[in-house]
Amino acid sequence: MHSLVKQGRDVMKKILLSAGAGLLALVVVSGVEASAGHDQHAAAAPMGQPGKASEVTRTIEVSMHDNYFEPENLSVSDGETVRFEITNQGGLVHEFNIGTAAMHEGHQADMLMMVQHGVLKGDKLDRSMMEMDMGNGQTMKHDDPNSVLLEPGEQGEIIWTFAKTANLQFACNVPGHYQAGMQGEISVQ
Ligand SMILES: [Cu+2]
Repeated sequence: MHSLVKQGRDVMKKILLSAGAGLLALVVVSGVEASAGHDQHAAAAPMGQPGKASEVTRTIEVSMHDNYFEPENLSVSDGETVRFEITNQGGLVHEFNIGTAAMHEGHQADMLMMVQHGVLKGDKLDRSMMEMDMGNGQTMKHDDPNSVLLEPGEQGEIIWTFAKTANLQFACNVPGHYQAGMQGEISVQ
């Protein structure tokens, strides 16, 4: 167990070191507060912000399958606040995550670590293990406002206010799923 935790810390350090410098600059520009671990990816681009329920003007239902999304692509307006109602209709754990291609790539490293530590096992999530301290207050919690991670049959919700962003995508960053086609374009008009 000790070696696993240490390995996790080393992986986390590498991720933080490689991502650190660039993110710091972007975090200041975007004005989105960053905290430990995963949350840095949510702040990596000024792509909008978590929305308020009172400002929702449209609800979009998204279903997740093995391994694709329905609908395949999304079109939203600059400044629009959308409620996404997400259902996992597949047989595996899937994620719905709003971000740029670069953010998804970074998040895939985090999710690989979740698999390596047995937190994410095919069709199951060990939610108590996700709370475990990895050192330096880091956890494998998956609680970014731009993302939900769901077991088969589970439902989740994201409310997001969009800003005009190049190359915005929704994606599942469970290892291999993005590459298998679990990604779609979000065009912001
Ligand atoms: Cu997936």
